[in-house]
Amino acid sequence: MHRVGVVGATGAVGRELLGVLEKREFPCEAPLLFGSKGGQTVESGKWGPLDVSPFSVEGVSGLDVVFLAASGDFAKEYADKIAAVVKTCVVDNSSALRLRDDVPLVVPEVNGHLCKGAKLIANPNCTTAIAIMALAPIFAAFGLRKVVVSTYQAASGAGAAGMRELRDGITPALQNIKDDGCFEGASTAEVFAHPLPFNVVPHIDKFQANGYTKEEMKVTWETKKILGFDPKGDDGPKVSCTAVRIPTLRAHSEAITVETEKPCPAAACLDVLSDAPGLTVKDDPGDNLYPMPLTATGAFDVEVGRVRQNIVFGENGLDLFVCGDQLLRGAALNAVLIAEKALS
Ligand code: 11C
Repeated sequence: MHRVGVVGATGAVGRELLGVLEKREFPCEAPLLFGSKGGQTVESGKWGPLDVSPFSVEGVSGLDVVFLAASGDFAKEYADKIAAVVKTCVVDNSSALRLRDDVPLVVPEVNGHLCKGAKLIANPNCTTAIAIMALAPIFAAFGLRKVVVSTYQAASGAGAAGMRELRDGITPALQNIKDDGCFEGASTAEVFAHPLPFNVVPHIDKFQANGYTKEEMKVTWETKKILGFDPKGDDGPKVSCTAVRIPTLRAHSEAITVETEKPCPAAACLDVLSDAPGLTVKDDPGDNLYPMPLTATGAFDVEVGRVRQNIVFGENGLDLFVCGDQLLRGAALNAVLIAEKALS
């Protein structure tokens, strides 16, 4: 049985990690949990209540795998130190190490071979991880020249605090709605830049000098890196993203337009996506079947559908829609799949 540790165990991703380890029957003893402070307990199904200890490098020494569900600053300070004392690998969920040349950025169904022998492995941004499940098989079959992504991102991207702010904001917002649909009285926001209930907010992470947000640039850089290109280089597909927060709880949705190298009939693309691991095709418009956050929530697979020939790019263009659970494919599930590959 392997010995694993979870750092940041009391956060939204930390808790999901325990659930995924259990559901995937990951062969491990009760995980050791670490947080910024001790004295807390986290409920787990299989292992019962688990105590949370204050983190120390000595505390994780000799474990097989350590999952980091902590901040980027924590990863910058400790990831290399932890990697030096674990037996197999550290899987980091933050963005701190993703573009480092010596750290593979992995979605196991796409580039899982990079896990073997790597001491430090980065988990991608959730928006990237969900999109790449459909983009990678299209890239392999038809090549990719251009990718344009528009996102509809759930509150869980901002962690447990984001989900709480959305839930807590709904009743006060309802009380502010007049019969004509206009709002009276102000709603408040702390986690998000603006109140999320009954709103969409085209602002996730900090604005950059080029007008994009950091979240949007992560989709550009990370997509290129996972597909095997220099994240900031000119080779490979050009990727652009508009990232938008919407009032859903934990599944991100993304409208994706691609221009391919080779002609890509929509029917052929659907065949390719049907054969791809980790994806469930939901594409029967006549039966109102397409991906939705409501159905993708809690599921391991990313849903893909609305696949159609793009009328701007013609035979070399496709439009599609994906939905994936942000806390699972975008974080905990992907991390556990990485660990499985690293240990295999
Ligand atoms: C969000 N995608 O929805 C972000 C959260 O780079 O790991 C994940 C940020 C990251 O807000």
